[in-house]
Amino acid sequence: MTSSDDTALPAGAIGDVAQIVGHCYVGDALGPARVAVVCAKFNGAVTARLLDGALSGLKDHGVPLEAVDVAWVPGAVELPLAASRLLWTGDYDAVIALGAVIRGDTAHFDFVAGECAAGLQRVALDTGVPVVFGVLTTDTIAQAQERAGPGESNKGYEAAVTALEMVSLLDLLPPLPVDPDSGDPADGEPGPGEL
Ligand code: INI
Repeated sequence: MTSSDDTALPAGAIGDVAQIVGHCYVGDALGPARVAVVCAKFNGAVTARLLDGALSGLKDHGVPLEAVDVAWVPGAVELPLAASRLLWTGDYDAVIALGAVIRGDTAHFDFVAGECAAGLQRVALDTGVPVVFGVLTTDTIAQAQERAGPGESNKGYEAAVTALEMVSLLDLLPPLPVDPDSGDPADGEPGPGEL
């Protein structure tokens, strides 16, 4: 997700901070990386275009599409469980979740969008692996279509760039302490791929 022109990080800000602090960690959006995409079929005319954008973003940043796996789910509510299952295999460095929740007139929107967002964040924090929120939450179909258009402003494309940047950042950040006997993180909980 990029900022608007008015609120974007000023050029040089990261370099300026790096001059005066101890460590300054910043990832770069460059593959290779093992990425899975989970994509909702609900509002599929929109989500298919988000998927096109995500695949373009991955390809443009050094991830061959043969290395990308895609899982389709019925709707946005199902995205967290599919993301969780994929990540606990230990086979992926990131998951990109794509969906479109369009408000219309009903309060259902708040439940679908809220549970989807909370669930995806929980999966990321439980696994320690990036789960990128490429789910549109809009008032109208037109707004959703606008955010799923061609080019780099497609929110799927942006989600792909975010996923690669987070994979790179997590590679740079200090590793978790590991229990020398079990090889698990020192919190006693097995990590993804270690069940
Ligand atoms: N799922 C979506 O992905 N987008 C929506 O806008 C939506 N609306 O409006 O209801 C939606 N509902 C389905 C939901 O995600 C589940 O698939 C369903 O509730 C079964 O669990």
